[in-house]
This record gives sequence, structure tokens and C-alpha cells, in this order.
Amino acid sequence: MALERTFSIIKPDATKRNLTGAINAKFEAAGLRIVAQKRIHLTKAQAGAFYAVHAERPFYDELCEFMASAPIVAQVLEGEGAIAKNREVMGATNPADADAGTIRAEFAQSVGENSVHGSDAPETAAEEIAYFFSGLELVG
Ligand code: RTP
Ligand code: MG
Repeated sequence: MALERTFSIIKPDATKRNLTGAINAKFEAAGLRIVAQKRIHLTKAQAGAFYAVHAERPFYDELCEFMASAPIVAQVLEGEGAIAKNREVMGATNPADADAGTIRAEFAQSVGENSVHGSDAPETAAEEIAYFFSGLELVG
């Protein structure tokens, strides 16, 4: 499998509970290298633009409020098959369905406040990385 990059967010529920280090330890243990990382506090409009694909979903407004409610940590993770590997380490969207040992099983509070985001395909990974980082900030 090829070396790949994916985009990750440690969400407000996790930064508020000081879980950044514990979550990063899980990424690194899975062979994902953190090649870029920054802590930022999104506005609701910035969160809305990031999640524009969900604009018609009933949870969209609540999701944007949540993502702007406290700082996030935006990251780029690199590794063999990084997109699929990251989603495996995150676990299912709803923590009630997440496998034991995954980030969401251990840390998520609800289907909405579920601690992490990870890109779902190569095209979205490229778009999401470019939304948050310049090429100079990616240090492999
Ligand atoms: P993500 O995009 O954050 O990595 O999560 P995902 O692919 O597992 O889930 P997705 O379907 O893309 O949904 C994006 C985020 O919206 C929130 N959500 N809330 N209240 C609800 O029913 C509901 N469903 C989704 C979650 O924060 C989810 O991660
Ligand atoms: Mg998604």
C-alpha cells in the first residue's frame, strides 16, 4: 500500500477534556505520523464551510455550533493507507457502535460530540488538508 496523507481534527469535546495527547498516542501507535498540527478556534461560518457537504442534514446547525464551541486541533496524518487506517483507529461515528480500543469507543461522548474527524476518501483528504494548511506547513 502507498504512503498516503489524511486530514484529522481533534474536536472540541476532546480538546476541552485535555485528550489531545491521548488521541495522538493512538495515532502514533497505529503507525500514523503527525506531519502537521495546529490548534485553532473556528468561527461558526468556518465550521459551516468545512462541513458544507452536510448542509442539508438535520444535525448541520448543531454540528457547526459544536465545532465552533472551543478550540480544535487540525492535523495531517501520514502513513501506509492512512485514510482507512485513521478511520479504523477512530471507530464508528456513533460511539455506541465503535469497536473496543478505538478513539470513539474510549473518548466520544455522543454521536455528535465524537472526539475526532477523519477524511473519508483521497479527494476529500486533499481538499480538507488544503482548507487548513499550506504546503510549507506539511513536514513529512
Ligand atoms: P467525520 O466526518 O467527523 O469524520 O465523521 P464521520 O465521517 O464518521 O461522520 P459523518 O457522517 O461525516 O458526520 C459528520 C459529523 O457530524 C456529526 N453527526 N451528528 N446527530 C447526529 O445524528 C449526527 N450524525 C453525524 C458527527 O460529529 C459526525 O462526526
Ligand atoms: Mg465524514
